[in-house]
Amino acid sequence: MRDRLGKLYQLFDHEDSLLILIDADPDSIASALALKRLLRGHLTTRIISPIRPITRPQNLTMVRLLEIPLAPFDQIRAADFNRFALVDSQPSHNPRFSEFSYDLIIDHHPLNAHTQAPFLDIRPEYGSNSTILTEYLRLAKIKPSLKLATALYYAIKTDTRNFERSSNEADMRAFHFLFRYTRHALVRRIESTELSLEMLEYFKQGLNACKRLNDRMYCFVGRAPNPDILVILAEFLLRVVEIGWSFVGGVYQDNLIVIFRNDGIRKQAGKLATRAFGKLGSAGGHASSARAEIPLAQLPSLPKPERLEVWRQFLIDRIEGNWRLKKTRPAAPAPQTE
Ligand SMILES: [Mn+2]
Repeated sequence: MRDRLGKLYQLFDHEDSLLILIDADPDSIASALALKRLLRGHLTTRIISPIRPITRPQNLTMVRLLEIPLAPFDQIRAADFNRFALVDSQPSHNPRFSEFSYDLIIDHHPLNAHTQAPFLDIRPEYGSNSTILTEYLRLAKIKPSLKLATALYYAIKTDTRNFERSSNEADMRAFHFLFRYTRHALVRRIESTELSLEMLEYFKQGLNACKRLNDRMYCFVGRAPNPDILVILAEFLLRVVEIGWSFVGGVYQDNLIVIFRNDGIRKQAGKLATRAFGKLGSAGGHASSARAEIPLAQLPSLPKPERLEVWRQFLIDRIEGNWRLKKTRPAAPAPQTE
């Protein structure tokens, strides 16, 4: 590890201008911020640029409250930089990324065969990329500022879903280390800002357009400003005690998107999604969460998405139809009654 830190510092000259590219989510934002801090005093220019605009309210709150300086991609000129870094992603993850050749890549996604850089640190066994960067900071004996620590702490929290998703000992250690430097009120504030006013409108519309069948709630919200609102609504509905499943559909760009959520108790959302929609588009997921995306071209018989009830009935038919299939077990041999 110590060798790696030395190698990282040797990579750059003081006059270099470094562009750090990210596909902004909490983990990539915090990783970029940590890399920037790590290279303070080693490099005069270090700019972080998200390759597309940030839209998630929580990510916007994170950037605003922690005053994270970001340069929008369309406002930077690649010619102003002679060094490039990528964190929490690999070039193959986005066509924009693959336009650059990188001096440094630090990531925790599985290594892609085409990923290469003079400095390459890929650790798929880590739950969060911010854990790797926290290790570098500790190695360099850098005490993180309140804002940097809060960003890293929040990133580990979200990428591991509060350690419910895969993580390892290192994530735990980094989390524990950052705890004392973190402003927890800021984390709470960031976490709580899930909705924008625009989303609230869809929330209202979505709740009005729901239909309950036993413990299953079906909603169709029409055209959605982004798929996040569907996820938020589906997760919100599960907070209702009588509800064990939620299915929320909406049209985003040229696709019907259906979000599946359940309480996680002996249920198979991924399999149900595949059975209900797999023939029409991509569908699948985990036991308690799944998603289907169907090109509208596959659904020529459906009217405009503004006809909420027709679309909701389509979801109900596809899902309930396959639901009953699931319940059908091979018939038990008839008892011999003579
Ligand atoms: Mn990540």
